[in-house]
Amino acid sequence: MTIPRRPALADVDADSVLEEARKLIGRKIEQPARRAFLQHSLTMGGLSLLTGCGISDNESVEAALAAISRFNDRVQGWIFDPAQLAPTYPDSMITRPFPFNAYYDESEVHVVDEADYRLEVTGRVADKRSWTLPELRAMQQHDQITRHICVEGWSAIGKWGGVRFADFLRRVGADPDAKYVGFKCSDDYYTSIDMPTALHPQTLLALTYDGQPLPPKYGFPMKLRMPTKLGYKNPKHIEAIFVTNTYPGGYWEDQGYNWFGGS
Ligand SMILES: Nc1nc2c(c(=O)[nH]1)N[C@H]1C(S)=C(S)[C@@H](COP(=O)(O)O)O[C@H]1N2
Ligand SMILES: [Mo]
Repeated sequence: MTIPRRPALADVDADSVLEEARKLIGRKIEQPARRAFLQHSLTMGGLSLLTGCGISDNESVEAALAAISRFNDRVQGWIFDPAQLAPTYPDSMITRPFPFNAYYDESEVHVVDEADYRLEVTGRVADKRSWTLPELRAMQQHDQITRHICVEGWSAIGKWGGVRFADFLRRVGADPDAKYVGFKCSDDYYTSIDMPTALHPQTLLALTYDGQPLPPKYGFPMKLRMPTKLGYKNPKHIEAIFVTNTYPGGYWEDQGYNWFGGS
């Protein structure tokens, strides 16, 4: 399996970017708007420049924001460099205690029973089956100390260990040309990521935190740890993984958070 090649920033030709934007906005993009695209991030100002009209009512603001967000996802996908590594840190820089966060309080953390646990793998994979924790622990393990960044305004350095997600995807025969990998969690959280990030060498199916089995608050039995993406893209308590070409969205993404959510 090879990592799908994404064009480097310099290779993205303005015409194909403009063509994508035209599809999203539903009308021809005039020449002066090129500059907005070449800045690689489309804002409300950029959008009114493109459409040539002010955005007045709520409905068009909503539509415009949705278009911007989907457009930004595509641009972020284009400029994502599968070979670019996120910084790693020494043990001495680990944040202790590491913060807990979820869409509920720490007292409501879901406790998953190890004996009953199965990870379900479905969708565009050759080997659709369930995995036990010992089977995952038998695969080659990697440790990584990276920074977790939450959009709520905090960041912390932590140490996660587990299976390289690219190794796992290769093992289950995932279609590397599929667009998305989706995750369902036992606390009803859900999210999805792009295939190039799924195959990034630092994306880990994390089974441990700081050398110990992942505690419930950090996502037992397993979380996906991606130092190239923001906190909300890192699902804890994963119970199902599916490979798909149908956009799966996510818990926060469906409430307006940017889907790509990374660099
Ligand atoms: N299953 C699940 N995963 C989740 C969340 C959640 O509420 N449920 N919250 C996300 C958010 S917003 C953050 S910042 C991180 C927090 O992870 P931590 O508790 O290990 O710091 O988990 C992410 N993954
Ligand atoms: Mo977060």
